[in-house]
Amino acid sequence: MATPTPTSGSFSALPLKRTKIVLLGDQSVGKTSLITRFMYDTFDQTYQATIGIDFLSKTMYLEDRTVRLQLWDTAGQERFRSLIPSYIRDSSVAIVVFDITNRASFLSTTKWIDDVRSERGGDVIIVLVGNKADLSNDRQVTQEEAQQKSTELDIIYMETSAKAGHNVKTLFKKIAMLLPGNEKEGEQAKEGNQKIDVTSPAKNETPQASNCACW
Ligand code: G3D
Ligand code: MG
Repeated sequence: MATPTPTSGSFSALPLKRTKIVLLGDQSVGKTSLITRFMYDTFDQTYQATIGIDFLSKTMYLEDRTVRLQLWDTAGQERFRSLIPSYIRDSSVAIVVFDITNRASFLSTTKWIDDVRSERGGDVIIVLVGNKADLSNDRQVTQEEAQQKSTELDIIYMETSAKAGHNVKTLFKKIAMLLPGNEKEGEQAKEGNQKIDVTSPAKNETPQASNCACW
């Protein structure tokens, strides 16, 4: 399997807390594309074709702390839902993605969110993401409807375009800022889903690609 070359050591001496983030959603909604955009700022089909069960890590430097995000893709797992709970089990964050031009994928998010809730209860940050915002002319789900669902479920809603790079950094910065500080290790995501205002674009991000086929 072709894997991206790490740009820096994966085993840093820094005692950084790793935050596991799992991307869920129907096939073809753009999960892998979102990861690719965030990690490499590209919309590259090569990675998408070759990724297996894997994760990629990236360190984000926020104003007051540094967080290491570990992004778990679920390539090919959409059809094997029985395997998904093991991905969710020790994740602090679940990004549930749908395609705004595909209503069925939006309806499916209910089941994906249920899966997360049944594994993690309230001890998880859930973000609903409407991807492919660049195709808004073909939209089958309004922003209002998705926002209303998110409000009802007490989760966050964002629209992104992995293709155009729209809102992808902001998505991950928002998640990073919602995480409790490193000094609160062990109490991760205890506060559940809170809303914060992140208006400034993400800055000080360092892509530290480490791709590990550990199992
Ligand atoms: P998945 O990992 O959820 O299965 P992918 O989804 O990331 O593999 O993306 C599925 C298809 O949607 C790909 O097209 C990809 O290029 C496209 N896609 C992903 N994100 C966006 C987006 O933001 N905008 C648009 N317009 N397309 C997007 P193919 O043609 O390879 O099936
Ligand atoms: Mg994929």
